[in-house]
Amino acid sequence: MATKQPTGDIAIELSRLKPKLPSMYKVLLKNDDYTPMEFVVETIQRFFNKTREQATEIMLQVHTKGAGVCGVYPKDIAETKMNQVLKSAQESQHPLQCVIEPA
Ligand code: TYC
Repeated sequence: MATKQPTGDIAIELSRLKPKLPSMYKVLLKNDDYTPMEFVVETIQRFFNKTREQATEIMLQVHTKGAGVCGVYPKDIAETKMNQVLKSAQESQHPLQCVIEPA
């Protein structure tokens, strides 16, 4: 849709005043052959505030398709969640991988 944009000094003034929305990042889990399904479901519930049913659905998506989105957050929150998942997996000696990518 062609919406007329402000030009010149007005555009600069508006962009200075307008609060910017943070850029959003997806947090994804990757499939592997070793991490137990139960650990993945509990991880999704714990760090992404999902119900057991939602977490099971995401885990099965990862298991069958190779990867799945657990949530979409501002970059700093997405990084924190990724690091929490990786630390928890390492502590339990599971190879579970978690990555972020621009939404
Ligand atoms: N593929 C794993 C298994 O069969 C389960 C699994 C699901 C592992 C999701 C990682 O992100 C994952 N035990």
